[in-house]
This record gives sequence, C-alpha cells and structure tokens, in this order.
Amino acid sequence: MAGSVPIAHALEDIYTSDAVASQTKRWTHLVDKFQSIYGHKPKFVSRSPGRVNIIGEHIDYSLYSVLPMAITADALLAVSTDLSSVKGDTFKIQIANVQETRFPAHEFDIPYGAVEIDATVHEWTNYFKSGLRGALELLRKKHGDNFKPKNMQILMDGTVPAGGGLSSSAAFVSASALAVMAANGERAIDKTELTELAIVSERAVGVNSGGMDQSASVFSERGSALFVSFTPSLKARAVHFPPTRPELTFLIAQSFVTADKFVTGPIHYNLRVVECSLAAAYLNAALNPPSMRLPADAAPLGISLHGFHETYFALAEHASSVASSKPVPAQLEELIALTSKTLTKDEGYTREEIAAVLGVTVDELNTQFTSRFPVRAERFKLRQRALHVFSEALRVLRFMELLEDPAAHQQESSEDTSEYNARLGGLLNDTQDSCRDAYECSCAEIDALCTIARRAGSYGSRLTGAGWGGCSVHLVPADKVDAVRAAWETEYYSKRELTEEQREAAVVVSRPGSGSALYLVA
Ligand code: NG1
Ligand code: MG
Repeated sequence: MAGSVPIAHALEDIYTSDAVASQTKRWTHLVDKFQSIYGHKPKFVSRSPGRVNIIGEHIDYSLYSVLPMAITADALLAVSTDLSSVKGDTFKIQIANVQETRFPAHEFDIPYGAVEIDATVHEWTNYFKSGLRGALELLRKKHGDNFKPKNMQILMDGTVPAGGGLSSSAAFVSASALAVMAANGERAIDKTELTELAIVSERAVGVNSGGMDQSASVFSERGSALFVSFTPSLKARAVHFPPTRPELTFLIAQSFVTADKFVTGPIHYNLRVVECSLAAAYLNAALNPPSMRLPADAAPLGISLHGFHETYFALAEHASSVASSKPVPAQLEELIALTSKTLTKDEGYTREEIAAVLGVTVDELNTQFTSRFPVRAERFKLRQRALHVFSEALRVLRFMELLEDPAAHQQESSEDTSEYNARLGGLLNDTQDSCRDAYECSCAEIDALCTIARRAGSYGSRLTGAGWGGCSVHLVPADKVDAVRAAWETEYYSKRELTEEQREAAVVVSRPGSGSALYLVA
C-alpha cells in the first residue's frame, strides 16, 4: 500500500456515499469563509481523517502491529500560497479556524531555519507548527539548505473531537504536514514519508506517541481496516472483514470524559511509554548475557525506545534463529511466560531497583528514560505493563487469524456465524479487561459503557485510543444496534449533563473511511 497521497477530484473520491451531502455543505462553507478572510480562493484543501482502533491498544510504541481504521471525521486545511518575501529571512504563516472563538487566528513570521514550538503552552496552532517543522526538514533534505518555504494562508476545519480518543491530533498534524508539502510544490507525496514525518512531528507537541494514528490517517482505504506493522519498517495493508450473519457493525460511543494527554501525560500516557521502555530494558538486562544485549539507543522509526520484540530477538537462545522473523504467537506466549517468571513484583519497581538490574545509577536511569518527557511515579508497574503488551500483541495476531483464515468461519453454516462473531468480540472484551486491570488506562465511565453494551447485545466492547476517558468501540450485530443505543441512552447519557450537540454526536456507526488526500480547488 505504498505510493503517493491521492489527489481527489470530487468529494465522492473521499467520503462514503452516506456522508457526501453533509460534507459538500461543510466544504462549501470552508471555501467561502476562506474567501471572506483572505480575499481570494484557496488553491487546495489537504485532508486527513481521525481513526478508531479496532484492536492493538498501547502497543504501537513498543512496535507491535495494530489494526485501526479511518473514520469520516477529519481535519481539513484550505490553503493558498504566495512568494512575496516578508522580512528578510522569514516567511509568513496566517492561520485561522472555522471555530474562531475556540481557536483564535494567528500570524507568524517564521525564520527560514527554525520553527519554534513551545510545548509548555497548550496552543492549537502547535499541531500545525509541528507538521510544518517536520515537512520543512524533509523539503530541505530534498532541495538543499537554500530551500525557501512559501508563505501560506490557511483555514482549518476539524470534526474529530479533541481529547476524544479518535486521534484529532494525528489528523491535524498529518493534514498540516501534507499541506506544507503541497504548498511548496510537491505533488507526488509519498505516504510512508508523510506518515513517518507526522509521527516524529507529533512528539514536538509533548506526547511521546507511537505511530498507529498517523499511519491510519494517511494509509487507510475506504471499506477496509488497516493492519499496520512497524518493524522492520513501517508497512500498512488493507484488511477486509469476511461476510457474517448477522452482519457486524462498529459503534463508537463517547464517554464525554475528556482525557488530555498534554495535561495528564506525566501520570498517564507518557508514563506508560516510560514503563514499557523500562520493562524492555529490565527484561533485556535480566535475561540476556551482556554480549547479547541491545544497545540502549536502538531506535527504529525514530521511536525513542527499542521494541519489546527486539529485546526478545536478543534473548541468547533465540538470537540467531529468529532475528529476522516477525512476531509469531508462539514467541509471544513464551514472552508472557518469561515475563511472569522474571518480573514478579505486583506492587511495582522503584527507580533504585531498576537501576541496580540495569547496572546504572539512578541519575543515569533518569537521564536515559525520563528526561525528555517528564513523568511522575514512585513505582513502575513493569510486570503488569509488559504482560498487557505481549498479550495484546498476541490478541491482534489472533484477531487477524480469525479475519484472514477462511477455515475460521467456514465451519459454521453460512446462515449464521454468530459463534465466529462472538470469537472476534471475545478478543475485544479481553483487550478491555487487560486495559482496565493490567494497563490501568480505562476509567469507570468507559467500563460502564462496555458493560451496558454487552448486556444489550454487543459481541465485544472496549476503550479505543489512549483511554482514561475518550471513546469506546463496540462490535455489534446490525440487528442489535438500536437496542445498544437505547440502553446507553437510558443507562448512561441521560444521567450526564450534555448539550444537544453532544447528545447527537455521542454514538456513531462507523464505516471504514479513506485516508489522507489532496483536493485541488478549481
Ligand atoms: P490517542 O490518544 O487516541 O490519539 C494514542 C497514541 C497512539 C497509541 C494509542 C494507544 C498519539 C498521537 N497517539 O492515541 O499512538 O499509542 O494512544 O493505543 O499519541
Ligand atoms: Mg491524539
């Protein structure tokens, strides 16, 4: 699925047919508003969608494969450009948002050499700037240091709810990087290049993220989910669901608990990333003889830690035989067993205990693991986090086996595949249990949405995205969709204070949408 970001000629190229009418209104409004702000039409619109993750939670930054799909909601950037020089060695970015009160307009004069981002303030344009910075680095690599970026006039419209677990940030950063590339004359923009630069760019905003969201945003194809793997290099391929009876749908339900990684990173998201790298380092040191250990700075894909599996590959007895193969269920099962035996402390590990095993001082440990993205913790729950990661990686492989091995669903009569459906759903339920108990990234509200949905007929229900609030995803037979909605309404949404608008957006039936695109305005 490599190749260039498609150039769309009509909204039918971008959206599923049920969405075209409402999107046409939205796009017309965007172009009209652009015209009224800047006095001329935009040249093009760059578009990147949000995503829902079907399975594979909190394992992308340990470089295990995940299975997300793009949704209809997206980030749109309408753009025009000019070359008139501003002040000597700077170029000018004018950026506005259709939601002007919430996201006020800004103008920046940016030095050719460096895009400054202050990650300590929470400012919506930081996401644009991070895409800008990444794209300029790439353009400079291609065109040399004398490359001069064009001035840009931008109007943004985003429909992915912020802090909702549907990856508004990755949609915005990917659309921004794409816009900057296109504004500076690039037309055949390589999807892999764009994704990799969006992944690295987003870290500039202060979140030590993995690569799932940007991959889903850029690579997705309408009508299919996306299997994304990160080692030995970034790869994405479309995955189809087999026909089932009853037919399966994905419902996405908001909890309306806002989880803001920017604010809670040190105790939630960034802490988990650190716990995973500490667990990998601990296992590496405890299980591998010194000569087989990984270098501490191994950093595939620019991800700031080495994947668990590289640690596994280094395990003495396997190093030569499996070093180049991809994770298989048997290896993951073995890793689970090894972890259970090696990381035995349920209460977690102190910095002193980990440093001793790694053979470093506590100061060295802090410098290596917790200096770039600060975290707050006395103890690190290495056992639980590692067990979640390996078991979740295994669930993704099992889910893929179910989807792609025809034998898995052929045993049942074509009239009724409910047993097969229930096996898919069971894996999602297991993910939720592991997220709640071992990874501790769920919350009472998400747990409640899952319990209510299962009672009303969902095969499988779980949080999606980072968790601690945000969204949940549910595998529901088409004939139970109304019952599940009704149950949520009486047992959950009616008990919260919600605006009319929130109420309407609370639950969506998700159809897999297409990924990033450029649309040239006539
Ligand atoms: P959200 O918070 O849903 O955008 C985050 C990470 C992903 C992945 C998931 C958990 C970012 C941009 N995304 O998603 O890479 O780690 O959590 O599976 O931080
Ligand atoms: Mg995000």
